[in-house]
Parts: sequence; C-alpha cells; structure tokens
Amino acid sequence: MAASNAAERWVDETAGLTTPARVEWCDGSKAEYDRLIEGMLQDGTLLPLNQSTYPGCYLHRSHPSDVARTEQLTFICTTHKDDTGPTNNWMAPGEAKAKVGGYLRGAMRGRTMYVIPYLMGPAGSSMSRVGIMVTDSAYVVASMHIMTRVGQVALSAMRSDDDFIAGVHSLGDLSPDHRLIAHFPEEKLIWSVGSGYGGNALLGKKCHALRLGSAQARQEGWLAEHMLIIGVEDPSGRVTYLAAAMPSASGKTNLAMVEARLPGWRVWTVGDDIAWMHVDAQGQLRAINPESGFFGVAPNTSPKTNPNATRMVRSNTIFTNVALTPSGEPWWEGLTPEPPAGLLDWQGQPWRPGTTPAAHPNSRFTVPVQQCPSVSPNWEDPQGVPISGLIFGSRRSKVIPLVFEAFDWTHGVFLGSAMSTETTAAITGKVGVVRRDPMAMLPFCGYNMGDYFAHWLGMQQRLTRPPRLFRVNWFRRGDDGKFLWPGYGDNVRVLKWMVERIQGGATAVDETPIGWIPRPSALDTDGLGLTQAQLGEALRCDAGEWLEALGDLDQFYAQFGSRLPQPIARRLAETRKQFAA
Ligand code: GTP
Ligand code: SPV
Ligand code: MN
Repeated sequence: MAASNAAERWVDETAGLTTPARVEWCDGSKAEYDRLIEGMLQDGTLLPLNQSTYPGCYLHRSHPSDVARTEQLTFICTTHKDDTGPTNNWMAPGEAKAKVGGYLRGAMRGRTMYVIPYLMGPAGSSMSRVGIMVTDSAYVVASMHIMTRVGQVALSAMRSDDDFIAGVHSLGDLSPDHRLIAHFPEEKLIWSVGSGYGGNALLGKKCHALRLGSAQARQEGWLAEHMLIIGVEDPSGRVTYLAAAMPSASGKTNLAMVEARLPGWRVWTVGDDIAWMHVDAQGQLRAINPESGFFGVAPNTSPKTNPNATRMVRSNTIFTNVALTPSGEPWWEGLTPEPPAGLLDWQGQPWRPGTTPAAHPNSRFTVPVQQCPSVSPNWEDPQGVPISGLIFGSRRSKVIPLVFEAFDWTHGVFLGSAMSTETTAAITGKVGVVRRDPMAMLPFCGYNMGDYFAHWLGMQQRLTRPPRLFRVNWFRRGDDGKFLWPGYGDNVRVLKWMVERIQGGATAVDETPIGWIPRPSALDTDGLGLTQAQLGEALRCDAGEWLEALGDLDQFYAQFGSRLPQPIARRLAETRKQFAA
C-alpha cells in the first residue's frame, strides 16, 4: 500500500505525540480481520458467541461508563465562534489542541497504533471521500472494517496528496473526565480521546461523514445528512427512492429494512443512518450511503418488528453490550416475549428479571450491509440513487401528526428546521426530554445551524424537480399512553401514500397551516383493525397545541440572530398567523 507523503507525515507526527510501541497500517483484508478477532478473543475484549447458531458472531462489553455518544464532550473548533453557532459546543482550536493533546501525549505507550485508510462511499464514485484514522483500539479497527471500506481502495480514491480527513483516536483511560471529541473543520481534522463507543470512536461515522462532512458539503454544494435511504417498490415494479432524517434511536434502521405489510409492496435498503446527496447534471438529487455496515440498536429488534435485521445479525456480527444466554447466544429486551432463564446482563453479571434491563438500552449490532436480506441491488451504484422524496421524522408523544406534506421546498425546509424530539438512550443523559433537533442534525451539524438552513434553502435553485418533503411521527400516543399507530411494517402504508403523492395519484388531503394532511380514507389501513377515531387522533392537527409549540420555536430561532434565513422566519410568522385566525 502506498500512502501519500502528506499522509505518511501526519501519521509520523501523530506517532510522535502518542508514542505507540508499533505502528501498523491496515489493509482491510479478511486475514487482518480474523487476526484482530483472534487477538481480542485472547485478551478478553471479545467473547465468542455460540458458533453453530451465531457463526462469526462475538460479544463486546464496553466500559460501563462508555455506552453512548457524549454530546457535552463533543466540540466544533473553529477560529470564529460564530462559525460553530449556538447549537454546538465551541472551543478555540488552540485551546482544544492543548487540552486533547495533553490527553493524547504518550497515550499509546506500549500499544499498537493502527492506521486505517478508509473510504466513505462506493469505490469509483465522485461522491465518495477518504479518511485516514489512527486508533489504539482493535475493536475500533474491526468495527471500521465492517462500517467502511478499508485499505488500498481508500488510498486509491485520493484525488491529491492531502485529500483525506485525518482522525486521531485513543481510548485514553476511558474516563469521562479525560474524554473529548474535537473537530477542526478548517484543518479537516478529528481528535477523539477517552471513549471506545460508536459515534465517539468510529470516526468515519458521525465525526467524518456528518460533522466534517456537512461542513465540506456546504462548501462544495451538496448535503451530508443523518438519513436512511430506501427504494420503495410498488406493485407495478416501479421503485421510488426516499431518504429520511430521524434522530438517534428513532426508527431509521427499522424503516430502512422494513418488511412491507401490504401485498405487492417491497422496500429495498440502501442505507440506514447517513446519506450524502448531490445534484447531478440534470438537476436530480442523488444519494449514496457512505457506510458499508450498520451500527444498529439491538433492543426491540425482533422477528415481529424487524425480521430482516433479525436474520441479518445471525452471522458475522459484533454485538456490543447485549445480554448473554447460557447457550452463548445474544439477547436483548424485545427479542423474545419472555427473557430466557439464566441470562448474564450486559456487564456480565447474573440478571434477575424485573430489575434493570439485561441488555443496555443502547446496545448495538455491527454488521456488513451486504448481509441485509433487503439490500438494494443499487446500494453501491457510484451514481447514487435518484431521490424523489425526503422525510423528516421524530419521536413526539403529542402534537405532531402521523404524516403530512410540505407545500413546497422552502416550507419543507421550515418543517425540518422546526423539528423537535424526545431524547433516547443513544446519547448520555436523560431519556424522554423534548428538545429541538432540526433535521435530526442537532448533534451532527459541523457548522452554524443558521447557515445550514440557508444551505438547504439554496439547494432548491439547482433542482429541476425538487423532491417532495414530508414530516412523520410514528410515536404519537393516545390518552391511554399507548402508541396510536402500530408502526414498524405498517409504516409502509404511510410510504405508499407518499409514493402516490410523488407519482401524482389522486389522494384526499386536508390543507392545514402546517401542510397537507391525508384524510383517513387516503391511507391504506386495510386489515389494520384501527378505529376511525384512533386514526383521526393520529392525524389530528390541533391549533392550540401548535401555537404553543411555535412560540417555543420562535425562541429557538432567536439565538441565530441575523444568521436565521428570512424565508424561515417568514414561514413561522405565516403559520402562526394562520393558526391564530
Ligand atoms: P440510530 O442508529 O441511533 O441513528 O437509530 P435509528 O434511527 O436507526 O433507530 P432504530 O430504527 O434502531 O430504532 C430505535 C428504536 O425505535 C427501536 O428499538 C424501536 O423501539 C423504536 N422504533 C423504531 N421504529 C418504530 C415504529 O415504527 N414504532 C414504534 N413505536 N417504535 C419504533
Ligand atoms: C446515533 O446515535 O445516531 C447513532 C449511533 O447512529 S452512534 O454511532 O453512536 O452515533
Ligand atoms: Mn444515527
């Protein structure tokens, strides 16, 4: 493998700082993966699972205080604070270098520093981008093997000597007191220390593909989004591609590989977490999935909720923080109606039912995309797939209807910018707290969110046929506290309505101040057993509730000052006026 001079120099510099015992360049081969697994089985980083029922599957137990992304320790480091914006943590680059540098100095003493050249996106795509990360965690290397394309394929895709995002990762001492995830968009650089978990440590994912990716995308005129990508096949065989933004642990993986509960309909999986979208020469929006694996939430994944995922994780999967059965199989809440006897919990302790969950609520599986039974034949198309609809979804037990459609692009951007959601176990902190999460990008936008809204608005002029924009909420609850909508496989009924809207079919809608809401009769609820009252409640738009929510939105927008685009402010004012009338 031949790396560029700039890459070699940066690796040498980094080794000078972290002083590892040895430096190993990764080639991404199966032999390398097997060696890493073997080493981790020997030192206890991995436990083998039952190799006859779960071949090639392993269990990793993380440090008990390192189980989710830590947003309070995640920083964007720009020269001017205003470029980071009010919704991100900011640190001056010099200060961050001093602080993280302190944690990194000598951090790899006696250990191996792995150098991982990785490609985000299919080989041969002009939309793909290269990263080179170093790490002292074999678990991170093995995970990067699954989640990205590692080795020569990455180095060959570099368009110039320094055409890569550089990432330094070290486990440090795993203490949250010495943890920091710092992004330097002006230097295409990531420094992450003190966590071995998911988005904190697999630097290709949130740090590169979203935070630095979004900053690069703005400069270069494309979009890097926290979105799944699917192809929805209708009974005539036509496939309509959609991308959907939803906050962490709010349904992307589930929708990405949903098994349609409607005859003749089928959903093809392109991606489950991140979409990079470009406008092509014809003015068509096209999307690639930069990843090559899924890092999916385990709890509630079952043959009932997500049969494709359940089948997919039966081989070649690394599980993190799930429970273990006496026969050496993984288990998590929801996998089976009753927990098997004799479980060890995610920390390896005997588990007693009725106490805390056996699997950590943010326990995950890491598995190659090709193993997904519903994987799209086009998932690695270098041209990407043509996107006809964009969806913004969030987790709200109240206020937000099951589905509605924006009037136009600007209105859709407004609806996305207005999104709020209830927090989940994917982030350290309180679960179930309502917070603003525009376009599901609050923790992932690598620059000023006001500029991000403007960038979205500006895309329209380059789109000859802009995608339709939709808002969904699978999580609205009735007065009895139960979900009003069955969700999962039945979400395809909502996708069907969207496809009908996109393809120009006649569907009955109500025009409301927030957009077009389908009449209950427009949704295919055949065989669902939902009462008209339930469906009506799921779709209800309440002026009083909305006026309150929009007041809160006004305050959120205020912090952007002059960086809030006028069209967004105007949309909010108009919507309030219409509700008040
Ligand atoms: P990240 O990987 O963190 O970005 O999450 P994600 O958006 O891919 O979320 P995922 O699909 O893994 O869903 C997380 C949790 O949401 C699951 O464990 C389910 O409990 C729940 N969920 C997903 N889809 C539905 C749905 O349609 N209805 C309901 N009620 N819950 C759902
Ligand atoms: C998310 O939190 O949105 C995830 C998991 O997809 S992580 O990789 O930890 O960011
Ligand atoms: Mn995610």
